[in-house]
Amino acid sequence: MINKTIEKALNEQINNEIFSAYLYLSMSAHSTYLGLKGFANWFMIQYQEEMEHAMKFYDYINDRGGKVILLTVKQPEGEFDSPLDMFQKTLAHEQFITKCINDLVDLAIEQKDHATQILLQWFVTEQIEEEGNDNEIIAKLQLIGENGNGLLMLDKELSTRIYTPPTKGE
Ligand code: OFO
Repeated sequence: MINKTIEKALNEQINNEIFSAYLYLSMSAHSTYLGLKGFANWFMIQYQEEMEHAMKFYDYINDRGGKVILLTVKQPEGEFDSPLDMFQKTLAHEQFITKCINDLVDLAIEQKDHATQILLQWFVTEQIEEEGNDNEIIAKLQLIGENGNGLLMLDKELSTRIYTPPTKGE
């Protein structure tokens, strides 16, 4: 059985993850509007991955006999100055999520909840990858600057990202 303090914190994290999904779906729509299909593909996959993250917490609360409570999801930003602006905002958001995950780990340690600590280890590792991917794309966008050909080449590269559904237990 999960304790109420952990249950409440994990329900808030479901909301953070669904907001992440919503933000990246908004960025995907904005990219499509700009004609950048590769960027749209990258953000759409990011949206799918964030929904998976939300569902990991959802399943975990249920598995531990807790109660999932879905909270209001705030409206994401819909206008962005440039592809670089989208990725800088993505990185800033992921840094916020990393802080949320670290705070949850601290809480699970404080509450002596070992099972939740194990669940959260997956997210600690995932956040390293998420921030790393964003940093890499930001570096490329900074090199590209105002070069339209460079942007189209990166768009082509981002179009190759493929969504891999999680296998059971992942
Ligand atoms: Fe983008 O990461 Fe979820 O947790």
